[in-house]
Amino acid sequence: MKRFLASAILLAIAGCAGPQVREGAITPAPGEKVLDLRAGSYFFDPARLSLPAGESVVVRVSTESGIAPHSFVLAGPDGKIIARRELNKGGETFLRVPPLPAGTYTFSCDKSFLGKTHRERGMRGELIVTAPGTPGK
Ligand SMILES: [Cu+2]
Repeated sequence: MKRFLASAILLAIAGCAGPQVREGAITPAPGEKVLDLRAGSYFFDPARLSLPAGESVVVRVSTESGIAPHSFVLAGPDGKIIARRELNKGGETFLRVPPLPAGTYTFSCDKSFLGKTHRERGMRGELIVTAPGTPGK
């Protein structure tokens, strides 16, 4: 039983580590593009970000202090989750986004409050990844 539990825990840990996004302290490399985003109850500002395809970028989320915990979840055009981070209240959270193919991605907060998700309350936005040679925005 103990052995079963240990392997179940190991599996759970392995399952959490996404192959594309490195967890832990992230600092933008020199010259690396940084996208700034503000988060709070219940918004992301700006609600639309754009980024050239195939470029790694660091998203810096400044979160307002408050009671409600928030998260940043990035999903692909197919709805598959690419990255997820808990946001630091009253502070900054850095998240590295791997180079992405062109498309419309969505970001949102997956927390909920009184039976409604923060996403439904307005904590969502779009990340437009533009193909090379396509004018952004
Ligand atoms: Cu939230």
